[in-house]
Amino acid sequence: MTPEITTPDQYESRADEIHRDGLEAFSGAADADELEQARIEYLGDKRGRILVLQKALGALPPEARREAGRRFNEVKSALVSAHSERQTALRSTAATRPALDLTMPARTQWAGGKHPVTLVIDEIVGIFRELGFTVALGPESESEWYNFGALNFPADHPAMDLHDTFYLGDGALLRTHTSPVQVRTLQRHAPPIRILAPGNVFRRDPFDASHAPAFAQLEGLAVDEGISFVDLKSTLTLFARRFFGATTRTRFRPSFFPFTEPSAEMDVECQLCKGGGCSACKGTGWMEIMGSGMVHPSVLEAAGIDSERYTGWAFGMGPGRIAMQRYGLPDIRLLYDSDVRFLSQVSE
Ligand code: 2NL
Repeated sequence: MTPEITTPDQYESRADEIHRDGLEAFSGAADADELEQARIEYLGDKRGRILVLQKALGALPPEARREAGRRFNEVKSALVSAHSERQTALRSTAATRPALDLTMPARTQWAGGKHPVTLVIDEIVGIFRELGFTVALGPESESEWYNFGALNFPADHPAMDLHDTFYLGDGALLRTHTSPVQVRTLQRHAPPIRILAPGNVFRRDPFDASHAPAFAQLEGLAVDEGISFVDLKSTLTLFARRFFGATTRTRFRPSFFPFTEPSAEMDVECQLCKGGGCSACKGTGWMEIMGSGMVHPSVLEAAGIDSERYTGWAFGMGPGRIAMQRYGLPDIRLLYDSDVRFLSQVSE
């Protein structure tokens, strides 16, 4: 039980005590519940500790009541304002800081991944790097001469039609293949040359399941003294075995490009049916993976290389088509989808 208050000294020390403890209880309240407990304890209508001081006033000698009453009012208003101050402070923190549950499992974050076309380009570059090839890059906006003229296209070739190529005006166009990069390299460097030219190219094609107006291409070029079709065939066959598997069968079929002579398409046995014939290879058992050929002497001469002394071979392929075969994609437009859930299915 709390001791009786009958003297002014006793009144003063109890007032000091309630004042001090009350301020501490309000300012130390960690949340709304604790603050309400403190309010009931100190300012409650029925058993608030402040009531002890109020009731004790009557027991004091009359001449001490005036000073004690003043002290009572002082303590009470100090506690009331300490309570409302703390209430305001707690409300503003509760509003700005959401409830934090440290037992919640952490959200998994997707760390990112390479695009399937980039994966294919990286792998091809890695295989050719071991054979002494380096990567060459060049502009996507080109002149007609670098894109067509230097590559032995006749002036009336259909690829130069407005319907097939994006013309930018002032003689500039969007390159339709990465061959201009190789022409620029032949102009600037003396043989031996062994380069790969990966990059985006542009053609006025409809955007459908098997065509896109902008797509990746990867070309390769080797120029030196004494290079023959044997180098082309052996290098590309070695590449196919490295990329598709050591037992993969390959074949070359005659073809035509303005910039190579002779020219050949290279097929690998269908990756899905292993040569038996299925819907992916249209029953043939083969899949076309690239075009190739011996660099046309006119192309070497246009780039300032002596075609009597030097010969070369070249190839071109579409990494997007290879990615579709490898990952079984039915529609090229998937490669242009920004939905990262698609990418996470094929990334390493
Ligand atoms: C294809 C065919 C090919 C080349 C690209 C080339 C480049 C120079 C000289 C000679 Cl500078 N040739 N490139 C050669 C043969 C085929 O691409 O079907 N590409 C998707």
